[in-house]
Amino acid sequence: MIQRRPFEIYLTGVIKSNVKFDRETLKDILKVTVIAMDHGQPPLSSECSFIVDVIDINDNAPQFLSGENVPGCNGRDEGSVSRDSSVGDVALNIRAFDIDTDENAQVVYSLLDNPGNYFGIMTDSGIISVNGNLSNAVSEKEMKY
Ligand SMILES: [Ca+2]
Ligand SMILES: [Ca+2]
Repeated sequence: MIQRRPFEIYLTGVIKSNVKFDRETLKDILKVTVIAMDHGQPPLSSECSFIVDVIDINDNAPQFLSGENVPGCNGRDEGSVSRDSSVGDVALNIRAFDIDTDENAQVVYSLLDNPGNYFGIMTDSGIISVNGNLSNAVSEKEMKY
């Protein structure tokens, strides 16, 4: 397999990338060294090096984590809470992780579907707590989240 060199230099000194870089899969620092050589006899040359910083783009969506204490929210998992829970009791703490960086990786949580408004979620932590009197819940179905 022929592997393309990541950079190409033109006679004008312009350096262009030959490949598409992905910050998340990049394992090495991109250090580029350029040599300038004259046509004299003997030829003389000098070198300079620079580091290419691959800037992140928001190309990854947050992924919910699964685990014994952190049920994944993939549309199949369910949580349960006692009908006599008090307002403010923690029902579940969901977590999501984003492999981008900086603001592209900052995750905020909100409840998309919340029948009866029985639950609230902390936008920064994903902690879901009881928000209303569950004894007023009409059916078991409404208590699922
Ligand atoms: Ca990215
Ligand atoms: Ca992201």
